[in-house]
Amino acid sequence: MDIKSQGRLSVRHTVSSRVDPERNAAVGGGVFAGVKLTLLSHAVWQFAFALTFIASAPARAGQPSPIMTTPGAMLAPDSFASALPRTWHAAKGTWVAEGGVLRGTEIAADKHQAVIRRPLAFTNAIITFSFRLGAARQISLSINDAQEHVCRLLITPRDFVVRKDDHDHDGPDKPVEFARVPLKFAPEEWHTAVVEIQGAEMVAQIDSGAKVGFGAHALLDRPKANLGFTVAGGPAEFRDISITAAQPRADWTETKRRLAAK
Ligand SMILES: [Ca+2]
Repeated sequence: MDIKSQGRLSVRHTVSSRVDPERNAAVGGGVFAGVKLTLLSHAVWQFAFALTFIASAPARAGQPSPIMTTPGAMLAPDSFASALPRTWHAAKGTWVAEGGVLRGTEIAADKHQAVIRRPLAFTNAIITFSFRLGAARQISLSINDAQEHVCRLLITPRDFVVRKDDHDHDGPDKPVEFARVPLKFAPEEWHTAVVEIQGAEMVAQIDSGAKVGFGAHALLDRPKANLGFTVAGGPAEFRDISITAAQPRADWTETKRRLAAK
């Protein structure tokens, strides 16, 4: 059964309490006291307004937290401190690791994006990584089963896309775009992505959960065999790559309802 759903949203932070200057100014008697109280109340109101502004300002690039699942055991404790770990295999392009940073560059003669993959048997997982687009036109986190592509997070300088992949090349299966979220990524800035896969569902957030894309398709609910990164152009960089098991969160149904209602 095809159980597609779609989502695209931005989570806003709001402050519900706000000081009412009229009500505060009404407290106290006499003109002089009233003027002082009015000035004080304006100061209080401006302070409250400032707090509201700070609280509602866009979240700066930071570590997003999983919202569909909770993390379990570490699945792939790889170090990129001094060299490519043996567990990661460069399939296309040039890949180097140093100082904890993995750097991928497309080779024009390949006529294919740079690709690096890591064999990993899992079904549900939380994959966190930071990235810097550099000169890349597009990068992706790509997740495969033993036969084919299953799903991916695509990131360009203008947006990110959460999608189920085409699983049979020339066959009738087609990719399904769950969400396309507009978000600008400057080439020199580091950003952090969290991708959660649980059953048929997939959620991706970039930078403090300010933007979320999610969806579901029956194809996702199967054993996976490997995951990896792609780079179109580049070099692009990756660091702080963490892959853990995932357990369902009890509040995901409510979170999803709230997100879908926005
Ligand atoms: Ca196809």
